[in-house]
Amino acid sequence: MDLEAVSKRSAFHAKPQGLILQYGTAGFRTNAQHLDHIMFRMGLLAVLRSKQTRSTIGVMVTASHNPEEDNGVKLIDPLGEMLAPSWEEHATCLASAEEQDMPGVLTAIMEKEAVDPQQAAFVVIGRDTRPSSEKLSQSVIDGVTVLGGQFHDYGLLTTPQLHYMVYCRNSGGRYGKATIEGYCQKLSKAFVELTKQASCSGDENRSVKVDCANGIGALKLKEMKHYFSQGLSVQLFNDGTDGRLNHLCGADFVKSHQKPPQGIEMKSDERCCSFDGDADRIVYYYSDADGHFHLIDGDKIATLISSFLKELLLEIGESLNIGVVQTAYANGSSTRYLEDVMKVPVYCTKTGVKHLHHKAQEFDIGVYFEANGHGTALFSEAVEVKIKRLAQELEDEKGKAAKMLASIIDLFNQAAGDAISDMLVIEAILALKGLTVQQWDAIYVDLPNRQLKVKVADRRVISTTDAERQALTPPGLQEAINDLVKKYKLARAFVRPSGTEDIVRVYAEADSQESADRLAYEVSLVVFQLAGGIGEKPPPSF
Ligand code: 16G
Ligand code: MG
Repeated sequence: MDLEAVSKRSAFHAKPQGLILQYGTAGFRTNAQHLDHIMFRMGLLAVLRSKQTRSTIGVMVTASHNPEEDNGVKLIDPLGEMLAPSWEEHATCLASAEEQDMPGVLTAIMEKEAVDPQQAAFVVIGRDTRPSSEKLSQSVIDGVTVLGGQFHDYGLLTTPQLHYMVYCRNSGGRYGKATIEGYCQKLSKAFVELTKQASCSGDENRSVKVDCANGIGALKLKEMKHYFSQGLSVQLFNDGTDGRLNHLCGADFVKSHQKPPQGIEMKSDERCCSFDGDADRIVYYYSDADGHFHLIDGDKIATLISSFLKELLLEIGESLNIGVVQTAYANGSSTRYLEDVMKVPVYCTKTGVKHLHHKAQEFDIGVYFEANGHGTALFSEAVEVKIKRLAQELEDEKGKAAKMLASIIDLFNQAAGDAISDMLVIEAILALKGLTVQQWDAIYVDLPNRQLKVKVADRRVISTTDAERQALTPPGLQEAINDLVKKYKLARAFVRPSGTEDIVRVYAEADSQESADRLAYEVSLVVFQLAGGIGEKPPPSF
């Protein structure tokens, strides 16, 4: 490995002096103008990780639900998982190094991780539809090649598709073909198999409207639509032909504003869903006969999926353990329903897919969703083998249930959540159970809630514990929140520093919208006072 060549090449991707960025919850993310050096360096790091693991590593260029002018990058580990935490630290170190220190930092990482410089390296690259993404992915490639790594550039892909490609390439074909065709075939075959079991009355025309956030999801759904055209008609909106990425549309907009995106034609009681900018999140919604908007978020998605999986397991007669993983943002009603009615164990982790994913791996079947629509169901390899064997051996109702479960395993083919997979599983379950979107929504009633942001000088003054539900510092903050919460019925509130924006997030829920709004406002005031608020005091949100 020629470190001198690296230094020379790095000069073409110079780091703006003094710019320090951190590998956050989902990689690096900021205005696209500041990212060229990061991309080059993540190309370098991907080569080292590939050498160390002797596997293909993925590099995805995207800033997900962030505005169009932002961009970002994250690395994907061999099994299609998020980058290991110790390598996140290396990523931050490498990204922050001044030009002259780069070779030293690279050498230090190689020593610490016992990277064999002679080992071959292979990196696969994907990008979303942002105007800046193509050039930035070229910088990644520049980093890969200068360290002698081989690469394949998939071009435009959803984030979950790149996860799929990485896993396919590292599992010797067992998992599927590492091509877009392979992806489409695997998912559509499983979807068609699964919905075959639905007692189709013939008169029901299953259709769903999808808001694609003007992003990559639109392109990829278009490529895929004809594979399952018989079972489901998918109508695309905000497909990127006009309109800006994530602007007034997409899963994040719908969830945080609790209203429909612009650019979709909603008729009453029609099933609609929104993807985010890189198609790894999904939320559903509909508008009722009175024109009221109803959001069906990640919590209700997790409930639908986990109850269906539990039913199938009961039918087969297998006592596999199933658990649901949520974050503090999960609506209190969902947790209560899962625990008290469905009798499924529920766990809470810190925000960010990697935390939920990690916890979900402890179960035979782990269903994890963030309220914002990020999630999937994980099946351990042993469970997958067992179910697929049962699907061949068992007959009658048991056999049918085992076959359905096997198809669901193939549909959730990601090591991380995939809006397209999630949508197909949800559509299949609704068809199989003959549920309308209203019936699904009525499983439980969400507690009214409100989220707010507070600007502070340094958000790191807030530290949390108990899966972010309690603030440890600054002193007095948690006590103040406790006192406020006591004033309301069925109330809960917490604060945490954002992992993606320079702000503190406030969450409150209570028995009425007015109370939730008031509580969120009062909590944001104490954050402002005790955690060094800057600028205007938070205004009342009601
Ligand atoms: C990232 C996370 C998402 C999380 C969000 C929280 C991944 C792939 N994405 O987008 O899961 O909900 O950050 O953002 O882990 P926040 O820290 O700004 O609230
Ligand atoms: Mg995303």
